[in-house]
Amino acid sequence: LLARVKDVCRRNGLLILSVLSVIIGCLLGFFLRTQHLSPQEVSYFQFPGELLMRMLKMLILPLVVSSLMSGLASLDPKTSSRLGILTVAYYLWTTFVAVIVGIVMVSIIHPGGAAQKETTGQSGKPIMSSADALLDLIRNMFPANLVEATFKQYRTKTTPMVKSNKAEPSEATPHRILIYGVQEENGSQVQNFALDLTPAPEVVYKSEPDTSDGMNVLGIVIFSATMGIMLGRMGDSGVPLVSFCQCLNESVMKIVAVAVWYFPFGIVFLIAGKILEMDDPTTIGKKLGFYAITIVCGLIVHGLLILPMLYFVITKKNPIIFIRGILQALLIALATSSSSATLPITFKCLLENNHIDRRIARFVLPVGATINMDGTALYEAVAAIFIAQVNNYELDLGQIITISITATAASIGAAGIPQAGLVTMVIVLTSVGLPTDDITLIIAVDWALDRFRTMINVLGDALAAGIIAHICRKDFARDLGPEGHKPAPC
Ligand code: DAS
Repeated sequence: LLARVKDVCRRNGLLILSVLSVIIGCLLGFFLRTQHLSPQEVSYFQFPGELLMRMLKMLILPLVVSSLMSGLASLDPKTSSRLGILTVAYYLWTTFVAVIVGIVMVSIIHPGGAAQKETTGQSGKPIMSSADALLDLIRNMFPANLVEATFKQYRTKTTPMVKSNKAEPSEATPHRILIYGVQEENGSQVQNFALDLTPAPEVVYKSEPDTSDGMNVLGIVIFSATMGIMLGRMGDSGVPLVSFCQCLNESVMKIVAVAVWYFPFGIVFLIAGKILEMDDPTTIGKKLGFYAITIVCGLIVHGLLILPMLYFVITKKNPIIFIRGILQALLIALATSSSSATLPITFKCLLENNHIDRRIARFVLPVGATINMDGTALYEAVAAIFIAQVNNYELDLGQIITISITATAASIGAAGIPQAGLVTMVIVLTSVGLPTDDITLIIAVDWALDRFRTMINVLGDALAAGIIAHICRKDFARDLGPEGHKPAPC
């Protein structure tokens, strides 16, 4: 029995540690809330969790660029175009299904009734029009400058700041920045707010916004995928760069294999630190309890019923075994609420536990982490209809269809970073004339629900890789080496 326990711990040690760290993080967070720590003590306490986030974000750029370029370059043009079309079509379809699930759930549970607003429909000045936001989405696909795209302030993180009364919401400008955070006047928190401001001298930050949140991965994915396809067509003259990318990819995965042992420690502080920051759970429960239940039910139906069933129907394999293989990635998604930051672990789980062909994973995962966000699409559709219900605003069939389309598009544009779905939700709200200021109604629970929708985003990407690998197995069979994977040349 001891030998068996030792074997289970050896094989699942990291996973067991990660599960324990989530539980310990929650318990520690709620305990420390009773200790009323000072903001300074909270920031010191959150430091190990911040290190975890930075370690993961540090790997995003080399991983996305190297995996897409080496993955696509190793495919012949016919296979890469077939793989690309199949992947994007699958992603669009499952995202749209997720939106429909969300619309059905929010119509059945009707959470808006519990949070009816006294004053109906404050039609606040739209933070950005849906046309502008959609143009932003397309604009982000073509970064004018890759270095700037990597570090451009796609959005600032929620940073305590003093809003100067002079700063007015700016007109539609290409490089707009959506800022939301805590407004403080006379030293006390007045309210959460969401504002669209281009950086104006009057806006004074209390602490430098973390621009690493702003990585425009969509632009980098488009560039890397295009480069990979072109490299594949260059034949021998492209081999040096392809080999470089394959070695870079391998080395990044080796860094991940070492860094993962820090993750359980970082997860404890990441989760506890977030719990320390959250608003009072009892006030949240009254207004947003049914809203949170609607979101969680929708995510469960889509992520744990529909997608696994789709996987089983197509591959005839047991989805539970597949999901078991990516549990570590799902836990990191829960802890970090960033599918891009989880990408290195998603790769590790799919290659080592689920034995997905690395050439499929190298394409499907980075693209999926950027444009395939079933959880986010479902969330944005539910949130928009919830806000309509709160404002006693009857949506007609045309508006419901508009919401389903714009929620799908907005999820494509959402970056794989914390609370990105909150930012692109503006597209959905303005498309049906809902007050975008009402985003502040759900900010209080967004940090928690973001973790669950990020888990479903990561789950959707991983199951997609399994399904697409099964569909394309014949295309790849001729190239597989004896060990089942074509070895990288380096
Ligand atoms: N946190 C985002 C992600 O990483 C999802 C979202 O904000 O909706 O997938």
